[in-house]
Amino acid sequence: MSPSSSAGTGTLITVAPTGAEHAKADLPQLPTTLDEVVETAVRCQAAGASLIHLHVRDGSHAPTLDAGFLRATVDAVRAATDLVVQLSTGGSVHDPLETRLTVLDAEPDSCSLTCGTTNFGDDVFLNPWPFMSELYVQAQEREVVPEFELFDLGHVHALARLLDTHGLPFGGKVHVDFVTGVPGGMPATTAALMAGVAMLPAGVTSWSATGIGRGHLPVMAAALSAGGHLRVGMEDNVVFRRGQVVAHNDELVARAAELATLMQRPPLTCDETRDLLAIKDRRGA
Ligand code: KMH
Ligand code: ZN
Repeated sequence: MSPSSSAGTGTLITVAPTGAEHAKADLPQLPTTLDEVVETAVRCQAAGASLIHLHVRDGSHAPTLDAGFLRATVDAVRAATDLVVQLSTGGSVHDPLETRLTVLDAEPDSCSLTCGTTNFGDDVFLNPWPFMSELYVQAQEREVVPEFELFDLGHVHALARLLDTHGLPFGGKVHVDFVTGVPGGMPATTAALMAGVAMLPAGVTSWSATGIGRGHLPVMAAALSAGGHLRVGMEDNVVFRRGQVVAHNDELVARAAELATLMQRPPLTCDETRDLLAIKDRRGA
């Protein structure tokens, strides 16, 4: 896929509002309760997001993969918005692989699927091949569209192996997201991002990128200029500009939408994103 093959079309803006790493005690504006997540989802859709990447927190604001919490969150966001609802299968670095596989029981529209193990700060984010394979096949069977998370160039190679081994995902579209700037993964630079894009296997139909921390703006600009889509949100970055902490996720979405519009690639609607990713419509089911 050439870096500019989707240039000229609109921009899929994903919001990743919470993540598993930040503590509510340090960042009270982080959406962690069900009400806060729904309020965030509604405001982020209004600001230009069309997909939400969700990590769920429990009553103590700690990351959880509890089936009841996941199901309640999927249902509530689906009822309140038209966003494509994506659940993280990465969870936190402390979640066991077996528990991460149970995320699909909550019937999200989409799930993340990280294409390899990576150092993650002082921790290790584990994604061995048998886990990736099993998650991929289960997603195919349950008609959940995976988003392939690529933290490193080796993950691009592993994605090709996954597609060669198991065929295309449900719906036939292959969407990947470059997660750049994690300490231990590929750096949040234009050069690294373009190296990854150049390596994408032929089956890839769309790609997005996010830069962790201070990499978020350069990576956003690089992705937009090269025909890619965007992911923003407090999971990845909590500083809006130097000296100003993000007050609400919709600020990050609105800025991404503004830049995308300036680049004549305005935000895709939720329905356009559903088409782009071939999402099964579970609304009203
Ligand atoms: N929380 C990270 C260890 C994903 O959502 O799939 C993993 C992560 C990736 O955020
Ligand atoms: Zn995540």
